[in-house]
Amino acid sequence: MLTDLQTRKFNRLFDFLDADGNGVIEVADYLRFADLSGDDLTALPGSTAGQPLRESLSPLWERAIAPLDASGAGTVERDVFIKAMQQLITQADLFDDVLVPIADLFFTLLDLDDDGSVTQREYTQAMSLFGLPVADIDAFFTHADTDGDGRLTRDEFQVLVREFYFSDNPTDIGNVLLGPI
Ligand SMILES: [Ca+2]
Ligand SMILES: [Ca+2]
Ligand SMILES: [Ca+2]
Repeated sequence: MLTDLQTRKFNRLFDFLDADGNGVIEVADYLRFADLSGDDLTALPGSTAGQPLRESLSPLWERAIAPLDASGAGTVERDVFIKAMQQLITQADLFDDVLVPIADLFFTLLDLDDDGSVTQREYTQAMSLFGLPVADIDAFFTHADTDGDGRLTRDEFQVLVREFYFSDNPTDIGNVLLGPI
């Protein structure tokens, strides 16, 4: 069973992935996501993201989302998605296989100048493209940067993603990775 906190987080994730807000996750959402990350990030100063990113998003989408479309209708409904997340968090190896590479890819996307760490400026610039309010992004980063050096490392980011998926402790900052829940 998911706790109330976990249910709220996975609903938040569903809303994030349902980029056009029509209540189902489908290929149109993925395309919107891929175009956003490909073109808009490339337009940001110093970004090295672009076409390779769009290409690497495709297999991840195939692995993480497409299998949930059991009926083959091309859509994933909210209850199906939440149920799949519930299964995912009971299988630690599945998390390592499927979500660690996604977290890694997302970090690469956020690290606009490709120097191995994500500054607050990079983080805010990139995350605001995904429709999150800047105030929420800034608040998150300030708390997530626990050593206060103004940067997130790849390992730190992975811990935050892990907290988003698994944590049932309301004080863990990873809970609000995608904004307040
Ligand atoms: Ca949609
Ligand atoms: Ca960087
Ligand atoms: Ca830091």
